[in-house]
Formats: sequence, structure tokens, C-alpha cells
Amino acid sequence: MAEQHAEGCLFCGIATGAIPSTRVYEDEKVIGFRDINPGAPTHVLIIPRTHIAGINTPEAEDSAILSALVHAAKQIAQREGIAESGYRLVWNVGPDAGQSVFHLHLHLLGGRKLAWPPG
Ligand code: DGP
Repeated sequence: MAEQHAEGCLFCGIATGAIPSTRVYEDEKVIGFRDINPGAPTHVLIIPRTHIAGINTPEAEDSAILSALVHAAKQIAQREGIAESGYRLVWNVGPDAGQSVFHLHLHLLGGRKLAWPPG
């Protein structure tokens, strides 16, 4: 798959390796790396290698990427030892949810009891 990158996009830089990160997972379509400002003992961001701005933008042909993100999350949860204790997958979409980086990313949080509803 040809990777599309957006100029000046932080997570495109992380995907190419131009910007350092602590990677915990990678496959052909997606990578996972530790959040710089973790909200839980495990806080990993899973992103497509190719630039997609957010969950509102994927087209039908991107469905393989969406399933790759979820598949990666399951693998990472296993590796982090939280698959059984539990974890949360979060997509922040737009201003009310506090989305701050406009390259699609799935948050994986776990390793502690997580409150619900979120703030
Ligand atoms: P969101 O609010 O959903 O757009 O989440 C963006 C996340 O990205 C936030 O939890 C902090 C994280 N983040 C921002 N800049 C960097 C960075 O340079 N490196 C890493 N590893 N994470 C970052």
C-alpha cells in the first residue's frame, strides 16, 4: 500500500520514524507507540501509517485500516498483560472530545481501574 503523508503532521513524522517514539507494535498498516502524556499505566496510541485525519474521514476503502487498528489493540493488550483485567479503546473526535492531533489514532488505556463515564 502506498503511504500518504501530510506535511507537518506530527503522527506522520512518528509513523516514518522522523520523530522518535517508543514503539510497542508495528505491522504493514499500523503502528503503536506509548502516549507522551500517559493517562494510565498502559497508554498506547495506534495509528495508520498512512495519513487519515480522523474517524470522520475514513472512506469505505479504509475499512481494512480500521480493523487493523482494532486488531493491533488486541495484540498490544495481550502483550501488556491487560487483556483479561480490562482496557479501554477511545477515539476522540473533534473539539468536544478534545481531539488535538488530526491524524487518526486509537487510544488504548489500561493497567488500572478506569472510571465511567469519562470526564
Ligand atoms: P487526542 O487528544 O485524542 O488528539 O490525543 C492526542 C494524544 O497524543 C495525547 O494523548 C498526547 C499524545 N501526543 C501528543 N504529542 C505526542 C508526541 O510527540 N509523542 C507521543 N508519543 N505522543 C504525543
